Amino acid sequence: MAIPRISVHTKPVHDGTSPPLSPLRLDGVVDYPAEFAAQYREKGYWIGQTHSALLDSAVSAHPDRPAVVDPRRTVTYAELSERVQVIAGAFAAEGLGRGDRVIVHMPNTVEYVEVVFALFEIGALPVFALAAHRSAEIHQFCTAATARGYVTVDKFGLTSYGDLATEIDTDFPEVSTFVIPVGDESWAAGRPLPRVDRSLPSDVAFLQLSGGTTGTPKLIPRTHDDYLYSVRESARICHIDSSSVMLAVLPISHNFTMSSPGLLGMIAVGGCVVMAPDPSPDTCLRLIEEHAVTHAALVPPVLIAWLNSSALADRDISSLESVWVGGAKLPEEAARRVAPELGCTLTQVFGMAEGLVNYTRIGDDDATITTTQGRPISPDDEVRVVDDAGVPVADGLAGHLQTRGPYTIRGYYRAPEHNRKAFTADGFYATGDIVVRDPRGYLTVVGRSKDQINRGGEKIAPAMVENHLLAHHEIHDVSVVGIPDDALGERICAYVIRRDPESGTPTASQLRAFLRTERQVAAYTIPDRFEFVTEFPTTSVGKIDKKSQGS
Ligand code: AMP
Ligand code: DBH
Repeated sequence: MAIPRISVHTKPVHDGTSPPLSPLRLDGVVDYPAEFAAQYREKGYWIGQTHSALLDSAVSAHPDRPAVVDPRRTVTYAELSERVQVIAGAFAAEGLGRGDRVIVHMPNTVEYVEVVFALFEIGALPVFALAAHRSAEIHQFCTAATARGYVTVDKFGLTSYGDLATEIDTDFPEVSTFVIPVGDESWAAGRPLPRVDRSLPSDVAFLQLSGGTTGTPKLIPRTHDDYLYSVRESARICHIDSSSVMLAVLPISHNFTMSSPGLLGMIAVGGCVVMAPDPSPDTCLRLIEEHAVTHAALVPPVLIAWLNSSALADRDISSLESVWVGGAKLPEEAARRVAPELGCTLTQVFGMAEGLVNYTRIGDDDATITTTQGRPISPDDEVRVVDDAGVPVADGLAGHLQTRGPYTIRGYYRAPEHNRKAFTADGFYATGDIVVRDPRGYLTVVGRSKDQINRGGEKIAPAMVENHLLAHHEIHDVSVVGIPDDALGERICAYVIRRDPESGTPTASQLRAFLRTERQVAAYTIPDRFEFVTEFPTTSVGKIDKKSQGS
């Protein structure tokens, strides 16, 4: 089958009056070494396109096609672009501009896409918070990014975001806050900003979040050039085109839904994105039927919920061509059910916001599609599988995955100390994943060496949860681990040593309430289980043995 090529326009729409830009200099960003950057350009990976230029291409090729649909609004590419200029004007009027970091804390809506592209338009850097984040995480992001802006919605479903904006306004006087009434366009009106490029393709375009392994969030600086290379190739590998309709089921801010091939892949080909307000089978299967959805990106628990749903029998989902499944290991039994029960093909996606993304390919044999997590996007993705001493292991043997390439970062933002551990001296990212590579280069994820919990695709750093619990005055010590779970792959368990072992407090429900209301953390980081112990299991060297706790 011929692989569709994507036509790209890289020439910026420019009014010819503004002075040429010089590269954006942000302290705390580790650049690609010059010789690598030169090679990536020479090989045609980095083509000199910004995210704003990506949207321009879609607008000129498909002005009247629907770009984004949510339950309240639909916008065509031309309408999206017009709205982006108006909102960009509103942001610029507040003094936001090139290089400013702006926290985007919004659910899956048309407004989300408008806001993100408006930020690209003024050369500001979106920081992609998840809608599920709460006060604790948003405060951390504002600090870590030294944010100048915070954009959220008034309310969505049962969640109100407005109060958090007031808090941010008070706690961070330098941050401009925007609370958008969802579905009401009047919040940004007035003169549209003229369409001029305000960022260079080599600039950092945004800060993505890492699931992380530490007590403080790690921000991932991605350039326009490197990210859009991965997006265009993802679109090509997944055979999407302007007739494709993607259902955005997971949070749109997640790197997977954003770029593999995701929202941006759909924009690259002039396709349409339908925003799902929630991932339930009832909602999603209905939307697939209503909008003739062709593709959806799912984490394994959501796929399994769809497969097991009674709604499947009531809905016509014959438009579905392929589901992309990733974020956590997909059990083989579930993988085998996709073709017969959903009537579409499966593509496994093993990716990371730091860069490297692997896909099984359309046309691969069944065993490859159901048992591997695919192979890298690029011929220049360098993959090393090494033992504990850093020595490469033979194909077929398990080892630590390290990677370097044309869209994998060389360092986290402003994290020199952490970078010394997370990156090798020769610039490979130590992913913390344990994989087996086969002679064709396909990877199978078999474990993890990083201290992280993967709860159905949501990544939790135990250290972060431990820090919040240690703030409780009745807790002496705590250790947070992942425990196996049939539905989610893993769940969160906190082993707690009470200050007074005789007291019977705090209880599990008191601790849940403490995390939710006093610490104000995202719900998905709250332990599913609390175990009260008097000591932690230890290894022979006296460290807490997280492996034995998790089993
Ligand atoms: P992050 O670095 O927070 O973007 O999370 C990326 C991590 O998610 C990877 O390093 C893996 O640990 C995990 N992951 C993503 N996709 C898959 C997959 N298909 N199978 C297993 N683990 C995955
Ligand atoms: O889990 C991830 O972070 C992920 C999964 C699939 C990802 O970042 C991606 C594809 O790009």
